[in-house]
Order: sequence, then C-alpha cells, then structure tokens
Amino acid sequence: MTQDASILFSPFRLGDIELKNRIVMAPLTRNRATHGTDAPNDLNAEYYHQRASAGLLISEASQISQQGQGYIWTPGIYSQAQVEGWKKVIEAVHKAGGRIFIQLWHVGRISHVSLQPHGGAPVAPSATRANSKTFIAGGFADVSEPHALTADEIKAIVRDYVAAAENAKKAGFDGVEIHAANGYLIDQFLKDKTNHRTDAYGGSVENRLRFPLEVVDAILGVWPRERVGIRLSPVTPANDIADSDPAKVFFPFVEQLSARGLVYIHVIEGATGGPRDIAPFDYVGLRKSFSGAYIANNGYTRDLAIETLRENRADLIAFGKPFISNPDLVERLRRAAPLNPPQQETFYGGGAHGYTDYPALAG
Ligand code: 8OZ
Repeated sequence: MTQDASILFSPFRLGDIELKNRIVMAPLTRNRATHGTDAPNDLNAEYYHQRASAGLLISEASQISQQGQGYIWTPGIYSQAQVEGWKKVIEAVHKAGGRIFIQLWHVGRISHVSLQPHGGAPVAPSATRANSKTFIAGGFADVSEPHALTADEIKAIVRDYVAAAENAKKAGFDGVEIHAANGYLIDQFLKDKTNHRTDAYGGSVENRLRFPLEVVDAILGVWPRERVGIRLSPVTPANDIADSDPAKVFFPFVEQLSARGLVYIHVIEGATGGPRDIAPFDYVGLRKSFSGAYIANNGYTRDLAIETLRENRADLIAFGKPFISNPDLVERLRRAAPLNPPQQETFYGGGAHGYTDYPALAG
C-alpha cells in the first residue's frame, strides 16, 4: 500500500508567501555557472525551470565574494554579470509558478589558494587547515591552510553579505537563505573544533554566536524578516567540522533567530547526505524553540516525509539528490511513481548531461 500523500500537497504559508506544497528543493551545488564570470546562464535557468513545481526552491550555494568561493564554477552574487544571470533563472522559475530563495555562502577555510583573490590564503576563525578536499580547475585538491580573520576583516565580510543581499534583491529573488551549515564559515565560528579565538568572536557560546548573528542582523537590514531563512547542521561532520556539545550552541542560536523573527530554519538532520542517526540531537525540541517554520532535510523518502508531516515534526521537507535526478519529483511523489536514480559522476561540473536531461514521466 502506498500512503496517501495529500499532506505533502497541502499549501503552506511561509511568512507572507503562499507555497503550493510542502516540498522544497534543497540547495544543490552543481558547478555549472559560466566559466570565467561565475554568472548563472541559460542552462542553469532551464534546470531550475524544470524543477519549479516544488513549493519552494532554494538555489545552489552562491558565494557572496570571491573570497567566499571554495570550488570552481559555483555561481556568485557579487558582480553585475552574476545579478543579470540570476535574473534569467528567477524569471524562468516565476514563469512556471515557482518561488526561489538564494542561498548566500561564504566557505571560510574550505577553499584553495587558486580560487582566492591574488592567490592568497582562505580565511577562517582560526588558522587550522581542514582535513578536506575541494574541487579546482585541475580536479580534487586538498584545501589550503587558512589565515585567522582580524576584527576588521570580519567587518568586511559582514559588508560583503550586505552587498550580496542587496544584489539578491535587485535580481528579484523571493528571499534569502543564510548558509550556516556544513562546515563553512558561519559553522566554523559556531563550533569549537574550528573556533579557537580568544577575542569577542570565540570562547563562550555567546561569543561564538557573535559573527553568525552579525551576519543575520546585517541581512535583516536589507530584507524583511519573513524573507530570511537559515540552514543549520548541528551534528554534521561535513568538511571536518565538529562541536563538543552541539545542543549548547544550537538551542541558544535558534532562540536568537526566533527573537529576530526569521521565517524558517532549514535543518540537516544527521550527517549531510549520509546517515540521519550519526549522533543524537533533539530536532523536535529545536523546532519548538523556534517561532517560524521548520524545513527538515536529509535522506527523506516519500514515506518518511509523509510520516514526519503527519506527526507534526516539520512544516516542509527539503529533498536534495532526488531533485537532481527527477525534474518532476513533485508529480512522482504525488503518484508514488518510481524515481530516476541520481548519477554521482555528473553532480559537479559539465553541461546538460546529468543536469537537464533526466527524464520526466510521460503523460
Ligand atoms: C557539495 C559539494 C560542494 C559544496 C554544501 C555547498 O555541502 C555545499 C556543497 C556540497 O553545503
């Protein structure tokens, strides 16, 4: 017996936006921006257009500055050419009745000198290199040793977030998602494996929340709170990140986000793209301490999504890999149709193959 999926297709009011269903397209790095400018292009617009039946689309992570880039050919949101490119994507999504937020990204230490301004070192809260790989012009490479940010450099990054948020508005996005997950810059400040600072940005939980909340507050100066969400991954080991007591950081963080009225928290439950049960964490409790919507992510199947919504453990469900290989995932979930399997070899880089050529159901 297949379960009745109607709950997945009930509308949801996200702030001042009416979403047509509870299905979210998760942010997915695909490394197919225009070479040289990192601007989105017509092929990217076609890809997002194909997937616009999701209630909400979240763009692939998009660097707020060249310094914020960690992999080759990911799109930016800091140049005029990039804004123009995103306009094409947004127009294609809106034409198909979809809604799209942009995910604002700074990778921090997960980068390589070849991607950095003037071939310099990537930046991080503290000068410790991640045991992690990135993808550059020549293929996979170890990430480079970062330098520890000065207080002035931290302020400059907050200004870059503001400029990126303004660009996102000019491009016509419906909102922004702050990428605070997966071991990138904001997560590096939150967690004690990567934040060894002894100034106002490190040490106590209050200090570790300082930079993340400065970014949130700066973006709230540009966008109304009902158009700002954030992605979190309390226990993921992605990109060599860890914290000795995630609940001690994430409950106060989410309470602060709730006080500011952010529209959603988007939570990667467990290890990003991996086991959901890697470490215990009270996601239901986290949701209860937040006033806005809760988007659940990681390894959701049709059945688990339906069950989670029925048991009121989430408001929306974000699907990642299934959206790579099923442009019509929404229709397939409706019909309980089989899904195309995703092809890992074409996830990152390349052209239309493995990107816009996954088949939709006939009829
Ligand atoms: C896969 C490859 C490169 C980047 C993330 C932005 O994990 C990413 C990412 C995923 O959040």
